[in-house]
Amino acid sequence: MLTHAGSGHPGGSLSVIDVLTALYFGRLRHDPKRPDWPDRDRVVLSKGHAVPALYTVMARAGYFPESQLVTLRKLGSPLQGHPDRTALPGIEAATGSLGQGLSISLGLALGLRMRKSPARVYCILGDGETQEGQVWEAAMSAPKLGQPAHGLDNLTVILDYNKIQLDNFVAKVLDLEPVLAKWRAFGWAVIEIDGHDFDQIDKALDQAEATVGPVIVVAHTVKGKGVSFMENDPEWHGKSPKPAEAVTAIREILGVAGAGWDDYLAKTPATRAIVDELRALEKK
Ligand SMILES: Cc1ncc(C[n+]2csc(CCOP(=O)(O)OP(=O)(O)O)c2C)c(N)n1
Ligand SMILES: [Mg+2]
Repeated sequence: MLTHAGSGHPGGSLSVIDVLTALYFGRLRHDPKRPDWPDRDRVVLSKGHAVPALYTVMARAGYFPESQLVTLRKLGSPLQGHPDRTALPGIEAATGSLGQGLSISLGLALGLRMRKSPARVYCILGDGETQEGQVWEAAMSAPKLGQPAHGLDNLTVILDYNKIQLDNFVAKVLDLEPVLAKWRAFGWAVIEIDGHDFDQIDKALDQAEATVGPVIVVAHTVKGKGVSFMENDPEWHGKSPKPAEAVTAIREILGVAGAGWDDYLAKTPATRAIVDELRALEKK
């Protein structure tokens, strides 16, 4: 998608894809055919630049055809470079201007509690994003908002703690530590996990559902996860891979970086089509 667009954010998309996969396949109460169902769970991707990961799981879940994914960032496409709820049904909030998603999520969660909906709100924050002051205004409010009758027992925040922001390591720009103690001090229940371990993600989300009051899951992740030349390198925050790099990345993620690639392609026409398109792009 990013290679076809010629721009976008691979690192933060790959760090959050496992969390999104866990949410969209088995966790969310949602119906891709009814994106306006009032009692659907809400996902607010506050770190909106990672939206290619969200589009991917939404397409696979059935919100729109997977063939549309390559229209990312094209003029007139519903798949804009940052989420637009007026352009794509299933997107809950326009994000991308960092720092606002948690405030929006508080409002959504309170509204749902006031009308006794069983729906939950999942808000995903970037670690660099939490340097924004507005995040801490919302963090300070959440445990108090709606009390005593409508406390935000339906709000789960997931922090994509990949340790990298736009062009450097978070610890070098403006360190967040001690992260767990900070959120606890603001009155939140805190759960710490490996954000690429599906068992840990599932257990944390179960625990969050059973907790009274807002919960933050601090998910340790790797920016660029799964692609050797992207992992842990700030360079890959906001740069699209060239066609040959994209093919290498796909092979690594699929686990066929070594021998057997031609056999793999022969057996999986969908991957073959993607690779052929990338090769054609390279010749242009
Ligand atoms: C208000 C605002 N300021 C600056 C930016 C530019 N920007 C886009 S991504 C980014 C870094 C975000 O880092 P992080 O939250 O850690 O995201 P991730 O590592 O998950 O990609 C910045 C500064 C923005 N989108 N919004
Ligand atoms: Mg980050």
